[in-house]
Amino acid sequence: MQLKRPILVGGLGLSASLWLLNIVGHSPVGHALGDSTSLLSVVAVGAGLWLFNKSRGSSVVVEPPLAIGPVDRSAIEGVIAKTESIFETLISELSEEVKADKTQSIWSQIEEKRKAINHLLANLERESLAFAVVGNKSVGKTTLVSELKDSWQASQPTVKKVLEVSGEEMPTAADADLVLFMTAGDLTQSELQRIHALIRAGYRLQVVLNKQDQMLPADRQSVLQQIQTRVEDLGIGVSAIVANPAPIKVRRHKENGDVEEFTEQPAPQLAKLTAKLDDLVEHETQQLVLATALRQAKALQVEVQQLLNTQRKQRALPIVEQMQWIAAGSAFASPLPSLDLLASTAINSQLILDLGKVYGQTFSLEQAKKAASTLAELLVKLGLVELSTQAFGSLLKAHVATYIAGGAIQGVSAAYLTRTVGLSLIEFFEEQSLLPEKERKFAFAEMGERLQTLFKATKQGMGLQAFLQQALSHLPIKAAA
Ligand SMILES: Nc1nc2c(ncn2[C@@H]2O[C@H](COP(=O)(O)OP(=O)(O)OP(=O)(O)O)[C@@H](O)[C@H]2O)c(=O)[nH]1
Ligand SMILES: [Mg+2]
Repeated sequence: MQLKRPILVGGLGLSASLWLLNIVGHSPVGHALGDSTSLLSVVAVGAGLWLFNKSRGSSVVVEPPLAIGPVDRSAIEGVIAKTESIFETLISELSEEVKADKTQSIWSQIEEKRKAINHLLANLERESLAFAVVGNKSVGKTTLVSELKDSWQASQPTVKKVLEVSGEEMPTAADADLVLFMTAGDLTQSELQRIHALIRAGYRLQVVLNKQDQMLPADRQSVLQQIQTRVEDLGIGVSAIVANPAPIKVRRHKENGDVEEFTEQPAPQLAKLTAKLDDLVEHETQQLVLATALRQAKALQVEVQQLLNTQRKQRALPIVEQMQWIAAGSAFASPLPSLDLLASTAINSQLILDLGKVYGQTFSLEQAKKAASTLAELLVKLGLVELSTQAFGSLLKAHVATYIAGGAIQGVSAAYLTRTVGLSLIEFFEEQSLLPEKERKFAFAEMGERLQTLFKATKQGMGLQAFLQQALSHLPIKAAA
């Protein structure tokens, strides 16, 4: 690697710069820094630019539109084509060694996903259907399932399964070409939210209003209409039923003047629902099947993206490691009494550029710097700088020899914070990769919660003491007992 003149302005001494270059030069991934966006140029540009960046784009969260339109094959083929291109990226990013060795587990994972795609394509003409019944507790799901089995399913032999899905679980694609969403009254806010979630996940729904026998005759129609107005925009129909009417008391006056009392069990009233289901089975089977295939295709795309993310993480983690020790070194050597935010912004800019590259996101230097100062600002605001300095300060008191090496606290803290930022960025890039391209937004200012969570998680995961030991071994301190 061709070293440029150390241009670490902003307070780093010559020895520190040299030491820093030493680390970069000898690091296994050091060459990655040798290109135009090298660490040093970032540091150089970043120097003096330490300003809290107050101008944050106010990001409006746009809900994706609810998918209510018909599904056609081309939508499914589009998702599969996208998945194929993720496969290509995945394979192209494999190391030469893994590429050549077909016994590596990644190849069997790829094979498995490819089989699933072929299976999906082979099933686009499927005629059998599966229904799921969902809804709040005690709305009558079990009752409806058994009624349908007893009195209806035989008339529609292509309906192979009618399954109850209890609790808040999502039905799985295998169970549900159609979701019967049951309720025993007007829809509550949480029921509506669940309906929205199902629609957004691509399920076809029919709302079933049960227990009509418990409503006053005058209310039945108005409740039904209420529900209809709530869901008609989503293209969802509503069927009112009585799955298991309560027994009614009957009094009969006999001729001799006695009154006879007995209970009668009225028959269930499912006709409105079964008529609707018959209609769907007869006219919409293909649509229901395609909707399921589209969900399955999207799920496969996510799984393949996750395979890619796992591979990328293997390349991302060493970059974080390297940067954390660079941060340690520069903060250690800094004559400034507090953590050298200037250098850490430069280091975080480089992290954003390098990790972005691993995750297929290109940022300009300007963007990276802006994002890095946003992150630095967050670290300060959330008190994480303070917290880590204190935590390592008290741990280091036990190490008398290193404690007197003044910069140790800053060095170790800087490493720890850099690690937190790096892991947060990895998580962030992974999450973005799972969103459709047009919904990706690199809102670094929204990473606060993630930073906090990972800050704590790293602390619990590897333990501060262990981290301290590792960090000290990367600092130019003579062996401390
Ligand atoms: N009055 C009346 N009661 C009903 C009706 N349908 C079901 N029930 C009763 O409501 C109670 C709950 O019915 P289930 O079918 O077990 O309801 P569920 O949704 O499966 O309940 P969980 O699985 O516990 O969530 C039972 O006592 C049913 O007999 C109905 O139309 N009218
Ligand atoms: Mg049940």
